[in-house]
Amino acid sequence: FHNPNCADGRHTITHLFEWKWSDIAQECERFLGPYGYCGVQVSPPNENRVVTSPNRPWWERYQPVSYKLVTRSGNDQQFRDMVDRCNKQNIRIYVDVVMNHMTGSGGSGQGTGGSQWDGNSLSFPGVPFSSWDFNDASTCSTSDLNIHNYQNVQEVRNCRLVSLLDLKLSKDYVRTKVVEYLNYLIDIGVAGFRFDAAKHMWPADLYAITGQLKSLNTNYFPSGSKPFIYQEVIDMGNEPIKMSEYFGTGRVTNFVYGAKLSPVFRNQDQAKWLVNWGEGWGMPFSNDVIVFIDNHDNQRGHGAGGAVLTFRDSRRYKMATAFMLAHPYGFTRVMSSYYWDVNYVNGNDANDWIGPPTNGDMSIKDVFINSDLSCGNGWICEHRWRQIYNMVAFRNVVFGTSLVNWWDNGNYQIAFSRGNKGFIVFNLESYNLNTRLQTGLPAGQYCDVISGNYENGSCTGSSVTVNSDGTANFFIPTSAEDPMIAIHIGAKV
Ligand code: QV4
Ligand code: CA
Repeated sequence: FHNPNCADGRHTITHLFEWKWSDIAQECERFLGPYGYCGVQVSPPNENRVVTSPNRPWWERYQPVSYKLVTRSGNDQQFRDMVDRCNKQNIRIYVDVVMNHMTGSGGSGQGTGGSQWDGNSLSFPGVPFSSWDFNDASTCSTSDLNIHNYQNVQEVRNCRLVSLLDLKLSKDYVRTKVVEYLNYLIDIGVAGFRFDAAKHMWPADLYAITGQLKSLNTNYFPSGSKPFIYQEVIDMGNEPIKMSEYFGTGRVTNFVYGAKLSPVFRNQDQAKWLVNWGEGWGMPFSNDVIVFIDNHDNQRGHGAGGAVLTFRDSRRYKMATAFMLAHPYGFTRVMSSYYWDVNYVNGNDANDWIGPPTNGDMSIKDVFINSDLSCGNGWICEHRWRQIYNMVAFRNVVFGTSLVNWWDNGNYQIAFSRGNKGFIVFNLESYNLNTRLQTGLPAGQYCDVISGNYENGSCTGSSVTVNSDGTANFFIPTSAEDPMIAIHIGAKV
């Protein structure tokens, strides 16, 4: 479950948060395939609660009503079309699976696919699940059945996360329904899963469930391939539940990564300490994690909370993302957001619920593509920013090499090579960088893929000359649009 099942030479996924399936299919063909991405994390595809107060928040999709594939992103047929078209471009689809719970308690109605649900009697006929299928006072000991104390493991896993009705995954019937859903997705051709709220599920239950998963669809994958699984466990080191409990069933989301890297690129923690970034900072083994700067929760103060860099601080965000993509640690995910107006009230964003860009009928807006490759219609599309997509390609070129030729100025200027294939240098100082550095690269002229693109053998940005001894002169003024330079052997001019 640890292998992402990427097509050869591809090593990064992007989370196209709240995109429609039809737009993702087009994006695979027009951008993700050609630009070297491995795959896409998609929003939960299963039927969810329709929340109207507030009006259609993004988080309604984390309140399942059934496992039918009908949401604002599209229906079953559109989902299948996306998976097929993306796989044909060598782009994999990873599904966000919400199996810890169904809707919040209380309320009733019809889901996005028309199924009835009742959060008072715990009835979800679209699956079907009934009150027998949920944890209750016999398994959860808090008086309101909600989680209050994250130091109590039993409570975190058997009680309700923010009142979300907690499925009894210890029951064979419940497991069977979840396994049917996952195998249904596997047969369509998905490459793997994000397990939402994994901290709130027992590792033994996940072990039993993953043990019943089919191999991937052989129309797209070698026979016997297992789905890639990455589990959402927010482990900042201060709770009894640890990431390591989940390595038996796949990788884990490493939230420490963005939380500790962001302050460095905000000049709040010297960059020189990144010399032993990764396991050296007490993080798990590289092969047990997926890494990212921000995610859909913490970019709006949910989950592990704020303090991570996001698209709103774009210059620093690009540098942190470039560092992530240049560094060998972890399997990398690039966030791709939509815009919303923040409105801070007492330190919290009162608009943290706002859903994706919509039309008048609340259907999700198409992603519009501008001639300069950027997105319109309210979609941010960080994955289409030059400094980011060129580093996705950098990672593909240098993959498998080790980090060598580390250099720092003792403070906020750093540089390193990836074997003899790539080199990157950052200037986070308030003074210019003007230094001769060992790049480890063969002599020649290289395109700086941060300031420009490598197109048909020439460079639209600045170039770097590597001497026969592997050294090169670097000049990075503090005023540079992006105070960093990256070169690799795939972009030699
Ligand atoms: C509220 C109160 C409750 C109250 C209830 C009464 O908070 O105390 O009992 O009303 O009805 C939404 C609302 C939330 C509401 C809840 C139930 O925001 O206020 O409860 O619905 O109606 C997302 C959002 C949540 C949202 C949820 C379901 O972040 O705000 O809750 O979707 O719509 C921990 C977990 C981690 C989790 C993280 C957010 O360990 O697993 O919190 N992260 C994942 C997802 C995240 C998602 C969920 C889990 C739940 O990444 O996006 O929560 O599926 O750290
Ligand atoms: Ca649970």
